[in-house]
Amino acid sequence: MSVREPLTVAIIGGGFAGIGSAIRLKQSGIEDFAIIERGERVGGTWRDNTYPGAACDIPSRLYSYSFAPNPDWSHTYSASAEILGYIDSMVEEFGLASSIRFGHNVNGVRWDEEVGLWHIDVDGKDSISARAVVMASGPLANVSLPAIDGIETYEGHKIHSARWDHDYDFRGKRVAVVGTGASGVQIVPELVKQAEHVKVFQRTPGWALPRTNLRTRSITKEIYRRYPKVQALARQAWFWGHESVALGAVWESPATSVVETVGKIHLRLQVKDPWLRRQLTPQFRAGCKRLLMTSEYYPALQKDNCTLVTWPIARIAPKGIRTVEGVEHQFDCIVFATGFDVSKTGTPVPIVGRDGRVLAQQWKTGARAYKSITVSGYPNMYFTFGPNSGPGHSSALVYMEAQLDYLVEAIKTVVDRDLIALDVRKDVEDAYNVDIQKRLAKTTWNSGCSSWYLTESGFNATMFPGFATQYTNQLKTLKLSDYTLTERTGSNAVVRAGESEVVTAI
Ligand code: N01
Repeated sequence: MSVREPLTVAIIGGGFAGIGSAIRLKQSGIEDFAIIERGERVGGTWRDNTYPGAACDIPSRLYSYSFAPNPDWSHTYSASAEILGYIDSMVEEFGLASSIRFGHNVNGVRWDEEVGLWHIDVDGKDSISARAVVMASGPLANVSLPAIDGIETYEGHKIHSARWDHDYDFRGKRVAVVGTGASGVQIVPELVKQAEHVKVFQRTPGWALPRTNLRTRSITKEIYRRYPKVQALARQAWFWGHESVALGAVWESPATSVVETVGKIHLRLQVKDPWLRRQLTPQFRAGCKRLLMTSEYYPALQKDNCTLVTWPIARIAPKGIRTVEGVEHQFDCIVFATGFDVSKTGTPVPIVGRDGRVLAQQWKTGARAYKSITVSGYPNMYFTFGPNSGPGHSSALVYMEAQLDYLVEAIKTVVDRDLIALDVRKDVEDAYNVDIQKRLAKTTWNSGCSSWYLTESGFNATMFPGFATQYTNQLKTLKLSDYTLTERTGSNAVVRAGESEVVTAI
């Protein structure tokens, strides 16, 4: 179905958040939306992360939408291809295909107060107008190659974990893997099966916990299919199990020592060599960086064709990597599992709001929003996975579902009341962020390690300091007193702030 402009909603990004937003909008009766996607297929990070071993380290029963349950997950933790298949299946089941505009690379978003519309500028195409915008471009969309001296001089093959080269044949090759985060620990066990030799360059060892990945039996799938409530219960069980992990992973507490003990036992059981164990022992509190869920990584490191290198990298040379003690390691291929360019101090595309304000300027010292979703001065704009919405212990999709319900409620309010603008109050947003930062000070993320959660100056713009229950509860109701409402009344606009009412001409 092609819809006429202005759209009611433009959704930027066709990953989990964009597809979920579209489903919830449709279910609430809003059908004139478009998903604007720069790629040629949906899936976002699960379309891009196809490296060998790519999988979710959160159980699929919880890493999926409760409004689109899937009884057919093959394993406790599904691989990326299966997750991508799940996203594709939602597009089909909810009839979204005709609402997606592929090959549309958004390069800027501007608010037009005169008409109460957002204009979305797209490379080489006409701009798109919409009353509301959902920024669903995701935090892990742009890859980050490290700023290592000489990287451009390397003559061998370079691959980033999120832009895998499936045509490259690793057999008989000397391969380097730089980075030992969530991606690196999934890649190494697969590469050692193929390559002649793998050297893993570790800058900081992380806390790894065991992960048991069981195949889902067909009888279990059948039960879930026939009795959806049983599947919902299974999801709840995973939810509460993960909530209990928050006690140790989110806050520095005695429970953090329990998580660390589990990590140390896991390391001791899997690595017999005391020197290697020492090299792999983290020097920061568990949870500070993302916990690594893997039972395969330590065994892979100990294969005859694998070496852990802990000397810091000095530079990349034409033939390989030089470490600071003066050794040059030569490679046919370097795999960079070095993470993503996360917009913590800027925006993925330029966003210009009321009175010409530029969001990237406001976020220069760290992104801030109200309940992670709305920002004052940018009316009718909603962020999914926005500032301080990250979970350290649970499924991002649990958080995302709550965001979707909140933003759909807000958009419905705009439509039902024929508002020009629904804009969060600056004082409300500021008070919220003072509280969030106060609470973050007590968390493991702010306990002294460096991670992609923090800006260079140590500001935490990414994580939510609490249980998933607290995050989702705060989004259950849209308090209109937190917002100013600009109503359309002939040639005038009525702006309401809480109980007070002001009339301004536009
Ligand atoms: O990236 P990362 P990732 N020289 O930023 C190292 C999600 N995810 O792609 O720790 C040498 O975590 C860096 O070292 P250090 C998940 O949210 C989810 O692994 O900074 N090394 C680190 O080891 C995750 O948090 C799943 O000292 C350099 C690594 O590169 C997020 O994606 C699976 C370096 C980067 O780790 C990102 O994970 C995979 C340099 N110059 C990913 N620069 C699920 O299962 C960086 N490093 C859901």
